Amino acid sequence: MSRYEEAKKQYASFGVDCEQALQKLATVPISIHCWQGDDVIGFDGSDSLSGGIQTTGDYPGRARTPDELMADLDKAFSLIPGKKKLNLHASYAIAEPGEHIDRDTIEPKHFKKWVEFAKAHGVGLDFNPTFFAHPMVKNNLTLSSPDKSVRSFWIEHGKRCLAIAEYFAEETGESCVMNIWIPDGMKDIPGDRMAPRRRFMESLDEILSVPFDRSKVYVTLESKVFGIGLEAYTVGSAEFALSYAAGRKITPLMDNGHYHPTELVSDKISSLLLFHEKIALHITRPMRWDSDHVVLFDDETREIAREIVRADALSRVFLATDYFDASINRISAWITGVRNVQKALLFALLQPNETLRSLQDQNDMTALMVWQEELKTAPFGDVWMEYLTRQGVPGAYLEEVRAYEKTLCR
Ligand code: RNT
Ligand code: ZN
Repeated sequence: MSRYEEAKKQYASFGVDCEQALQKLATVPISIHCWQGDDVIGFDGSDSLSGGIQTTGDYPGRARTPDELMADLDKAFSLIPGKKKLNLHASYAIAEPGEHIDRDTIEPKHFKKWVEFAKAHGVGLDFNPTFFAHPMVKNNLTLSSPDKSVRSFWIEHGKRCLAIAEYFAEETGESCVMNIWIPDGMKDIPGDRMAPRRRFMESLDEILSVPFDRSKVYVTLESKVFGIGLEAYTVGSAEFALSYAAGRKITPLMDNGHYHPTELVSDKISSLLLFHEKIALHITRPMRWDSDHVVLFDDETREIAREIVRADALSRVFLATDYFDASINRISAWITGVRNVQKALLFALLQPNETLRSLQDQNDMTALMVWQEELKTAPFGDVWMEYLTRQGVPGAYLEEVRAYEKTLCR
């Protein structure tokens, strides 16, 4: 009997159907962030990152051009199983030679090459306006700035991004998630917390006042608790983002690096699902701060996946990765992190959720603990390997990544 057949039998003894889990997993799209490949620099003129976020490390091989980034993504995609989307930032616009574009002049045509890439790989596209790493971020503020010309610049950017998101949806035939995150905040104690938040609210209202097809473009709003140099106050706080999303019927986005270190996004998912048709996640790994380490197959990643699966909400949660590590091979970082999200989902799909629920309802917390612990050492790895085989990707990817790395002249 193969290892998978043996594992299947063991899972069946818990009342779990491995075949069903494997089939389901293959349908769940993960939106892969393009920015792991170039340390969040993009191609629209910036040469460093700002906005309270930071990449650390000096591992060689950062993609410096669209061609390099596409080649790297192509390699990473070939080693990642399952359904994928590509998540782009506006700063990855591609200008014609000699053409000057800025955030307030970008158009769908500047993303034509990305659409071609997506079509060639059979993936959908998600999008993000880029409200950071730009001279029009004034005093760490964008959409919440007291300066009308600053706000107008970024409102124009937001509106243009909606058009690009719509273009992506039309071209790829898949809906496009457009996520808004602004870095706006203050290093030290503000004299007025309300006014910037009011301006942010009004700026968002203005962006969303342009007509767009809400069945094709899902606008999400990402909150944050603090950034580097923005420790005292963040305009787009959790309460702001959740209230705005509920009030304006858009989708809230939780990044699990954006909360106090003892807060867990896994615990927040069920509450949001009760009040929102869709929710969105940025899956990352905060280490002591919003450090955006590569996602591991760790307790919280598994718990996030379990919460989604047992709420039967895989079709209601937009899953995206968001981390950036410049200290290790960037392609390996992509593959490792995205595979770990998928592993966590498979782990969650291999839980006897009905049984666990009824043990809880009967207040048999003893059995609940024992079952959950036993399941941790069930032959999960054999089911995962079976998934990779069926998807036509190898289990071990390090050698292939190393061989690719050797071909690069960067
Ligand atoms: C920043 C947010 C945001 C960014 C990307 C690049 O703290 O997490 O999502 O990481 O937009
Ligand atoms: Zn994020």
